[in-house]
Amino acid sequence: MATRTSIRKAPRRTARTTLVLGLAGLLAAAGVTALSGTAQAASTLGAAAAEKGRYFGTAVAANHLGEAAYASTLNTEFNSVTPENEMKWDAVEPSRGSFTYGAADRIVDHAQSRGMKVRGHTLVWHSQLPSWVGSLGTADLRAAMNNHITQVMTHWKGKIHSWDVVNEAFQDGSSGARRSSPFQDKLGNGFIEEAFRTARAADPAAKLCYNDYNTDGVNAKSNAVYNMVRDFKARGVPIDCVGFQSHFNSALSVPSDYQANLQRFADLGVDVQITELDIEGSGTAQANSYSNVVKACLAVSRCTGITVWGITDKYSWRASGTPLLFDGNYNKKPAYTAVLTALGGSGSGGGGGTASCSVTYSKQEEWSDRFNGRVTVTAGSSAITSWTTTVTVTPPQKISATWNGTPTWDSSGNVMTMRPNGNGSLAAGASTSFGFTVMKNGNSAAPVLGSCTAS
Ligand code: G2I
Repeated sequence: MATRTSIRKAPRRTARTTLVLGLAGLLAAAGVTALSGTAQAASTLGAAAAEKGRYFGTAVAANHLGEAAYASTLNTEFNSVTPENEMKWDAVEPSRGSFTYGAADRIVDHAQSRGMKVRGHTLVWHSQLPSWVGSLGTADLRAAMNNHITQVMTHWKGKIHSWDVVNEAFQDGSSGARRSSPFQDKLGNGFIEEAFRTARAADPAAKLCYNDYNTDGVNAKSNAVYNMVRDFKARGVPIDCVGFQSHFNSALSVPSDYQANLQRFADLGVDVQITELDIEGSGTAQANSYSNVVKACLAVSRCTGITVWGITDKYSWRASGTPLLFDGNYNKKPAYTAVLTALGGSGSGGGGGTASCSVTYSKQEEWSDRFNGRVTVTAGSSAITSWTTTVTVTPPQKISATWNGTPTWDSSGNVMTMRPNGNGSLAAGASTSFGFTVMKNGNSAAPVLGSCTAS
């Protein structure tokens, strides 16, 4: 059973706080959940979205993770990531049967160690497709497509909340037709269905999305996607979500029926996600457009999250259009404040929330002489850069090993104070965990957690 205890600030060790902590320990030992917190408007995009039951993500490029301002903006503001290019076919299977996951792994590891979710982008797409795929005959192409989906999804099985299984398979314009691609041209319309069935078998826990652009309002292209999703749902073809890329500019502004379009897809029984949001422009006009997109998502209960297509304007795929929420120096733009406000956040734009965290315990593997425990540390409604908690065992129990944390011990050896080991920075609402082995020495009692303090 998981137990939880938390407080907001580092206590001064007065008699009163000792009493309160003692009570928290008792509650924890009894399996009672003690939730922290006075309500306070969230001060980051991820925390504000989390309070609305959504994620707020960004596209990430592995080669920028080493830039301090890039990483700290990512870690502070976002709680989901999408690799911008690193999971595409040309990146992960440049030649047939030879898979290269390194760059995408760096993003997945960065996200996972900070409790962020990961969107998978993308398995079957006509673009960034190595030329060897296009030169295969029909039977070989079918085998290669299914093998690609299976291998890639298996590699990250359990780590991806949603996969763009098929990307951009429809033509622009009024035809409602499928776009020409090696898959379409050789395998026919059925390739999409086949890709989704293969994907479901590879990672049954991942949400399977169809993702496209210029489908953000009701139009011929979105009608064609709508009809496909309706047909899939009617025939039991596995599909869980539809991604709306939402790349906007002055010629292609947020459609007035944006919310209605999201809603009609949701009404088919799929989640909807805004997957690649960026809006060219500046100032109030850009801010208002962003705000309208966020409000539309919040108004659709099955709109489960928003991803912007990059952090800073300087690395945008269309940098000259300055379409993102942070400028080239990572300053928050008016669009940032508009998004945070629309999400119900504080809009202060300057952080200022109180660092807090909470901890839960769960028992893992058990043997006759020992058991493993795991403590999950979750940041409160503000991002944190460090956390501390204690784990107390009952003598003659002893903790014989720890991982993912830096322990120190009191003189009795029964109270372990755990601090981060590279996993101190958490976005608001994000989690990390550490583990330890307890030697029973004849006593199987569960350890008792102290409060979590954060800075
Ligand atoms: O084009 C915007 C997006 C439309 N929907 C699907 C997305 O996957 C797509 O993302 C963009 C990336 O943002 C770009 O970064 O996809 C482009 C390729 O279609 C990406 O551009 C490529 C360049 O074309 C390559 O020359 C470059 O090597 O990025 C590569 C990595 O920087």
